[in-house]
Amino acid sequence: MKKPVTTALLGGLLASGGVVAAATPAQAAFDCNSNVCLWQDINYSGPKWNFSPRKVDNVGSANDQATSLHNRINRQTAFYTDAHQMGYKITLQPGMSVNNLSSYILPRGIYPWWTNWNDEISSYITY
Ligand SMILES: [Ca+2]
Repeated sequence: MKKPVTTALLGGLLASGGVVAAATPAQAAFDCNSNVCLWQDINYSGPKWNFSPRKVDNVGSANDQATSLHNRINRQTAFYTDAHQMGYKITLQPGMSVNNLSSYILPRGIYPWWTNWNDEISSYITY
């Protein structure tokens, strides 16, 4: 009885060490050098769009494409479903990132019809 417990504990420690070691390349892949970065896919992958302005009325080719994002600027940033900061809004705190916008409910249309923020962002403003 004692031996399996010890083995399980060691296995847990080794697994924990493996997770820490694996976090380094994952963080290196998180590449956002602008104020705001949008990615087409989850977990900051796929095509990426970089934005420097504090206000963008239309994210252009990224329109209705973003699935993950990072607010790198040291200000709150509000993202909108429509151009020119119109429609629904979701606000990210400074430095906050979202690895999958599908997790955020968008209360659009007639209740109880709910959608989510995946492929919805069209504009943003920092403040
Ligand atoms: Ca949109």
